[in-house]
Amino acid sequence: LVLENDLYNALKNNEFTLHYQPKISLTSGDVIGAEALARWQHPVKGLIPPKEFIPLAEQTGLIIPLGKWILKKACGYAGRLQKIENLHLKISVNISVAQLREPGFLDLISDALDETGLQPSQLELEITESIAMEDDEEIISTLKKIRNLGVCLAIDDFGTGFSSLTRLKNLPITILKIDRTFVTEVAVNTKDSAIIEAIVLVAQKLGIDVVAEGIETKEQKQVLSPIGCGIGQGFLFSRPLPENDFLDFVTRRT
Ligand code: G
Ligand code: G
Ligand code: NA
Ligand code: MN
Repeated sequence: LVLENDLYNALKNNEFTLHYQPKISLTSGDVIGAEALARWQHPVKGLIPPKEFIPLAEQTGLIIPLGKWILKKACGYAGRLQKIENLHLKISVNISVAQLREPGFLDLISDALDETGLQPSQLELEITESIAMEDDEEIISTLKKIRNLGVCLAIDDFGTGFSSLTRLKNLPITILKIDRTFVTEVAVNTKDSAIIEAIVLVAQKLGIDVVAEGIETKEQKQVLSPIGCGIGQGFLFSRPLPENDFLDFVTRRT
């Protein structure tokens, strides 16, 4: 059981870390970016996954300082890959709704970009479909301001929530991440491939890129690519990796 106090101390003691899962161009096979995923390296319990501490961080408000640390850390890593390794990648960071409501959030993004030398288009914020579909003027306005900075906006786990196509029309979304429940059976279930194909067609017309998450097999990849799904992420390519392993992965593939 994770307690609020543990979480507070973990932040103070620098026990959080980020793993990076590669995003792959399904047409060229190149690594085009990575999703930063938070982990808690607990001194006694070992590596704790985000599902066990992000919800508590959200309930307690600790997601604000933790989210700030995550954004800066992820941008810092991408900035170093660029400066030291000459790798121009896009870094994706998951964002909670409380962060979008925080008045300092736009300044935080600007600072993170300035400090690391990343172009705004090299940063992508992943928000859940439920946030994106919330009918909240403040959130919508913040998303528009983020997009006006040049930062990319992705809807995560797309297709599982109550998607409104109107919202898709009115929000400045640049990427749809198709939820892995559609990807799992895409090679054997024609309903899933039909749904993905339809999402891709709508997205293309709106100028939105599509990422398939949770690709685990060659067969899945071979169905997704001709449908027009341009980018893939999943265990077929790589699990989320610590910094050094991620760099090894990219270096081996290029
Ligand atoms: O890495 P893993 O598959 O265990 O991630 C599980 C969930 O935790 C994912 O839904 C992911 O969006 C969420 N998550 C991971 N890292 C972060 C983070 O830095 N911030 C937020 N808000 N959610 C995260
Ligand atoms: O909610 P979100 O999409 O951010 O969740 C990302 C999570 O999905 C990560 O915790 C990661 O470990 C997990 N994940 C990434 N690729 C795969 C995959 O190919 N299969 C499965 N089952 N999980 C994956
Ligand atoms: Na995500
Ligand atoms: Mn997702």
